[in-house]
Amino acid sequence: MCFISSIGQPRHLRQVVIGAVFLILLGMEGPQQLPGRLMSPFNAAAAKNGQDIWAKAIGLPREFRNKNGMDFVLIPPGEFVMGNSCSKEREVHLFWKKYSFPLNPQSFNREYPRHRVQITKPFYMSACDVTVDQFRQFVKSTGYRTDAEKDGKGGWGDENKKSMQDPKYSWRRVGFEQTANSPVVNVTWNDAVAFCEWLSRREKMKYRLPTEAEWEYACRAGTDTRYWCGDDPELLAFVANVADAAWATAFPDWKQSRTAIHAFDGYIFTSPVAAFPPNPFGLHDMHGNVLQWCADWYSKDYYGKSPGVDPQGPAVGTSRVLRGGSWMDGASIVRSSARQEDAPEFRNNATGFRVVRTDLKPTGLKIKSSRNNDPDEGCGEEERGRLPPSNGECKD
Ligand SMILES: [Ca+2]
Repeated sequence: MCFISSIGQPRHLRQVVIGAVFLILLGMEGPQQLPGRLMSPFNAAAAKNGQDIWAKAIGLPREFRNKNGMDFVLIPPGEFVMGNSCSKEREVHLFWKKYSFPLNPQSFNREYPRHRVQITKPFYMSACDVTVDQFRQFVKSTGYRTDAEKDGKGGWGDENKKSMQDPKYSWRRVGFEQTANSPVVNVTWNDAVAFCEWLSRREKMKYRLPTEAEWEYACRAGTDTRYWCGDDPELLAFVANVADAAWATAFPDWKQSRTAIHAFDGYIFTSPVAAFPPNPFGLHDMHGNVLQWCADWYSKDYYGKSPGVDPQGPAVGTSRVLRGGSWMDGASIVRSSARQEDAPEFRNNATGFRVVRTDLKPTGLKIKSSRNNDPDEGCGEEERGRLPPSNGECKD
């Protein structure tokens, strides 16, 4: 009686309403947060788990196939150490000891200083390089003519063990047999960007080339070794198409300029995409097969000044970044940290690309903060900054 009487008064009614609202809010989920970033190094199980957790959190599949028949895997946000984890001297020693190949220590300068990089947004990366068939759909749909077909110089081809540039070569003809499922080659950075723009229009999604940082983070997939499969170059034969023993026999003259591995990987020229096992993120051919264009301008000393969060490369430049090495590159060129570059008009029959999709917008959600993954706490400037080579970690 007394209770009924009390709540009949305006002051008590207000308290009851406030209390009810509070209880309702308690029953609801609090402000939603996304999972933390993956902190390298992490193992294959953690890579897969991170993909699953992030896919669930943002309500998108871990893998999907687009209308162009391209398979994609989700790459969760993370933090890793970009650049070479070995010293120049150690790299030179390894390739001399195993292959009697005299590398110039200065050729590694571009991979230092190694530095921490945060990739703050999830993205999809194509599991494979863009194939001949997928590129053909682009050409068929738009009538696009590649740089090699437009400028009168042509692409590069291999015939009778000789490599040459000729107008008869383009993505359609490369001097060796290409199947529909082979990676497209003889495409320039300009051609790759045109493909991304077409794909974005067609799918009504945002596709582009990966940044150099996204590429290395995705390639390493939590590893800090020379290759995602470990430190030993000979292990590449199990996971990649590189300059191998068969290649060295086919190109005895070229052998003098490249660190071909002793093992056989089964291919002299390109291999069909996904002929080799994927890395822990599900990405095939991150080492070898074809060089992959990245979005960034190239600068050899960029690592000394690049931002630690989502670096986009220099603002200007004359050449674009190429990563991963190719079927004609030896073990030193296909390393996770190795950086190549060439003009946006460059093309040859060992150069292709893969793409990323970046329109994943978990609106209203906030990335979970913690000591280790909040950019504003925990990781001091010294720790986030430029790091010396970790001589004790890499093996030869
Ligand atoms: Ca090979």
